[in-house]
Amino acid sequence: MNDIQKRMDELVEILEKANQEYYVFDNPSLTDQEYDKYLRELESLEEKYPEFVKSNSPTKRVGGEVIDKFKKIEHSIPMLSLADVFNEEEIEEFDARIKKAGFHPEYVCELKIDGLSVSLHYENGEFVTGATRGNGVVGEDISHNVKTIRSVPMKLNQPVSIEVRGEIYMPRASLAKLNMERESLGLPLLQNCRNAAAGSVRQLDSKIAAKRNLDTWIYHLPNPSEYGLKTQYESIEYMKSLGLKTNPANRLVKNIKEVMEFIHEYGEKRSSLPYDIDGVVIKVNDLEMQKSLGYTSKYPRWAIAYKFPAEEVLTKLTDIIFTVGRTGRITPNAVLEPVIVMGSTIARATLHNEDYVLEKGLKIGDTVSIRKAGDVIPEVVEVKLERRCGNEKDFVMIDSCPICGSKLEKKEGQVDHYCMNPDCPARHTETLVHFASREAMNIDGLGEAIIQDFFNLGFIKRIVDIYHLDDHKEEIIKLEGYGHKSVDHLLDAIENSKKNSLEKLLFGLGIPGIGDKTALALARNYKTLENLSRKTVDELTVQKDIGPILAQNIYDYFQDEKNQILIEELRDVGLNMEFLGEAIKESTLISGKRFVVTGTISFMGRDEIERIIENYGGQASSSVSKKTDVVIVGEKAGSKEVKARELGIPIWDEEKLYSVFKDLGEV
Ligand code: 0OX
Repeated sequence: MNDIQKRMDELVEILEKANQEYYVFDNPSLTDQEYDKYLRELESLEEKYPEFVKSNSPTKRVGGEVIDKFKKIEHSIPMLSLADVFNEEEIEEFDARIKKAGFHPEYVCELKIDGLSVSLHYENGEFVTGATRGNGVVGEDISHNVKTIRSVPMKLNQPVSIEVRGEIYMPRASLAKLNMERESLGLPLLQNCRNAAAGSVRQLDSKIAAKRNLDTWIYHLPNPSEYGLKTQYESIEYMKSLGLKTNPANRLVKNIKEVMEFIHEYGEKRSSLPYDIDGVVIKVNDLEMQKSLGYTSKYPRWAIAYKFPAEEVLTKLTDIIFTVGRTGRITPNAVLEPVIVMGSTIARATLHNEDYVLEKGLKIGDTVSIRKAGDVIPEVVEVKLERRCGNEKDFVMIDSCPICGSKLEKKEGQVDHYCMNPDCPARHTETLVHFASREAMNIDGLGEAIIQDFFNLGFIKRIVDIYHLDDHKEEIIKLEGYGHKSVDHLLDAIENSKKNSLEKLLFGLGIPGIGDKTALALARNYKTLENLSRKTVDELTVQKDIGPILAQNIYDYFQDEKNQILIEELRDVGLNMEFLGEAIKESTLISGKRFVVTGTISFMGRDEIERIIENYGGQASSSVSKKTDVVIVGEKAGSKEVKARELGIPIWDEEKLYSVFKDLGEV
């Protein structure tokens, strides 16, 4: 080995060691400047002598590797998930079952990290691959992204060949930072740390993951006996000694009483942890006992996941403000003293309508508990009456529009108030936001905040102005927070949106009552906007999903001269107004069938699943009936699953859905 190669190896060693001390053991040995100096030296040597570059060089941590598709990796031992329990009783039942089998186990309590599971392979101590769980049997090779995660050692402290498993997660602070950046670029915000982590490792270009500050906790060794280990706790200690990042919260306990103490302790600490957890994993410590207990078809019998109830946090309701939607609908919104709930800062929550506020009995100044419904949308749960001090102010529903001042109307028997002024400025911005939204014209970078700015600056007043935004390019670049790059990105997205198929435009126009599904059905049926615009109410009602009210709305929309002018203007700037046809996709398992998706599917959101089903000519509906062909059942499916079973309708679980989608190349 020549001197250069020796020096390069030495630098790799120094940097990897420093990395481990900093990111795994939280005990830095080098200053940032020293680290940078060594890194730059290595970078310049690697540039001059590419033949000596190591595939696991610390320079790879900044990303750069781009793959064209994810390779599949079969797990030699399936990556199992855990059975969930939700209360103390069920934990005791778990313990009782084990005792019944003749064991008196100690348990290991681990925090249940809300990220995504990963399997890491090392050969002779060198990192080789990182793979997602996938469907448990086959995962995807995400090595290029795993290399960017600083707490994943590229070289273990011993030259062992080993597979370890754990969780990749995004710390709460990283999500907050990322969302701030996304907001300033007008990009949709990431809903939680888990989705953000999953989205990051599913990137083909590792530069993106490198910027996301991902982290790991490693908790499982599939082959512990090969390393002479006898307990789960020893496995964790062993993995730690190899330089892997194990969670210091993990605790060996003697019995279920101590398990409950751990759960209570972390129930309290949960909101102040720097990362999201959604429960506690309880594992039998003794590996021989684990072996005897074995597995059900899906889960190990020696471990369970206790899931925390949705986190509720107390905060103050400082005000109730009103917003005006695209249709003129007025929504009261809770203004809250900002608090962190499940990793994101909540300062607002919808209160839906006057009746909702009155039913909850909210007064301004109240202390309220809030939680994130479905982990995403914040919701006010209840008022804490015992915290009232007497200075709270009654809620009063407004009677005129907060934006244009016109009198509000409430229709007989309905709960919502409406501003009836068609020229209300609030309607204009909401119209624009809707038009640019992902489900409509999908103009990436044109989010609510940017539209508000451009509206106030007079750049965009009406929909067609979006397509003349390039006239203001120089002015926009000069604005704070907008650079050349983000403006170019936005203008490209606007230009691309001109090519959208008719259904996107039709939904984007915001005809009352026309959602994305109806827009697609109309586009499919009438093929061109021109054709649709000429139909009478009677002709429109022929279509099965168009009732008389929708037909009237469509007809009225096209009769309105203002809308006719808008459509002409959009045609002039070059918008496509034709249905571009079904994606020519067919699947005997999906085409022509009716599906209901219920519960949470871990690898894909419901909207996306429904979109794929529709792309294959299937129909996605929301309620189960005799006509339903298949019910797709995810985690926490409720009454729909019960009904499907009662009616004997075929059920696809997550694994089945994954394998169907996989065969179609959709995952
Ligand atoms: C977690 C977590 C997940 C390995 C053996 C059965 C399931 N999310 O933090 N899974 C496991 O254990 C696997 N442990 C955990 N701590």
